[in-house]
Amino acid sequence: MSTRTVVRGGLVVTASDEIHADVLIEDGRIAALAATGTPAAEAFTADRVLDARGKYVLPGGVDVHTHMELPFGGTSASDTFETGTRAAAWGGTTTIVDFAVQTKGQSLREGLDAWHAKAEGNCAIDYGFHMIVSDVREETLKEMDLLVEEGVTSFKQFMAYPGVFYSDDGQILRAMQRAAGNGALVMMHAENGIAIDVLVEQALARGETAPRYHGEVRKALLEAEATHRAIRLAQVAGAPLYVVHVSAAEAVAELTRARDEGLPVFGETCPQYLFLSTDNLAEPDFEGAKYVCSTPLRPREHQAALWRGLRGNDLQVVSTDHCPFCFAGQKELGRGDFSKIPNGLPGVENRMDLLHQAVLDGHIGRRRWVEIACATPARMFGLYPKKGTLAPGSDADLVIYDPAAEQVVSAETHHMNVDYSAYEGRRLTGRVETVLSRGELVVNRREFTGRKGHGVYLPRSTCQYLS
Ligand code: DUC
Ligand code: ZN
Ligand code: ZN
Ligand code: ZN
Repeated sequence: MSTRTVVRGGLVVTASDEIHADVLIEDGRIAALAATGTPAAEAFTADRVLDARGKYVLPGGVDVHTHMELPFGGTSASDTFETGTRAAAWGGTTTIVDFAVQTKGQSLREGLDAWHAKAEGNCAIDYGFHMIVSDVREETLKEMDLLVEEGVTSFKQFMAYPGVFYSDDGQILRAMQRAAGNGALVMMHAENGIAIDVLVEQALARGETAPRYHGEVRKALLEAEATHRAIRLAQVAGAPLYVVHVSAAEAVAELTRARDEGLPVFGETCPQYLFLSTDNLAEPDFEGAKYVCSTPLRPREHQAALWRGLRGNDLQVVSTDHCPFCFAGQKELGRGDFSKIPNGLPGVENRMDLLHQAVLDGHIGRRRWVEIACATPARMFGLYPKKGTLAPGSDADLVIYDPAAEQVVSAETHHMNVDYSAYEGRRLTGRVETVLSRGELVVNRREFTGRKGHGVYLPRSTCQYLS
């Protein structure tokens, strides 16, 4: 049965436009937009009218970097696809692209099937997969072509984590060459893991076991060095490159240089690098463990370079790298040895709000907010204009956002399945009020009305950002 919804009177904000408009939704898609108060808008008739006066109407957020249920460091990320996608919806995100994992010895197919099994029937919002490649063999390279054809069009490689996800330069080059041929986008975790492991061992031998040493051994220079190497390997292979979770000013400089040379090189950063710092990692009583992620948080001075990168488009995307571990029982595995703290921060619920605060604080403009959080991630990973914008034909993934509502972020009120918030006590202006996914109300005036299993798998086209 066809339901028609009209969202009336809001300020529709997309990456390109801001217009007071009414939005007509039919059969789960945007049917039409018309300037509020005009005869065209008055002619919209519907079974359901949502009042958006005084609010923004945004495309649903697209978070292209999450790790629901990721096995890591002897434990597993605490959000399932069910709890994590529900929390995402609460935070105004209506699409995630999560990472399926190939472990060493496995085929890509086995890894991908395992992630489909975790997600299928459990998600409140739509989802796609990137594939983590940790075992580059001839077979793996052939499988990459097959995966691209079925909508897994991006592959993450690691220059970090020797013995686990790590690929050496030759393996990276081979995968990049394959990507150059099949249109896939290689995503790189750019940190020199071989050098970092030496520094970890030396730090522990000196008795430096507290969480803050995680930040000291994972040096900005080793992120910059790996970023540089990844860029040049991609250049040699003739492939585009997307560097994930950029945190160091020196790494941004490498991206800037490559882009000034005209190379198709892209970068993502995450809210934790924009809003948190090594001050958090240094919190006493092992509290710093809450902030252990890789790449690590950096000294506050790096933040200006990240904001500049986002404004100047040397960084194109803000995703969360949502990878939550509870403090109790999970982060605590690293008491007495920072290298045993599972790496990752919760954040899938907080991204849209933190970036709205950045608009208020003058770091970015309002349309740029929508661009880095919705439109560009959708384009970068082949989901546009189905996702990431509000145009006739787009999925009706839509957020009614109250730019004046005040909130205090807290683990007591968030919906992620984790016992702390990385932003505990932070006051933010702006809050998600209502969320639609393909025309269905998932959050209705701060009440969850979605359901597990509503979210569907999204096969993706290849990167649409190059053209
Ligand atoms: N970094 C994290 O912080 N967690 C999971 C994997 C990664 O690269
Ligand atoms: Zn990573
Ligand atoms: Zn990640
Ligand atoms: Zn504006």
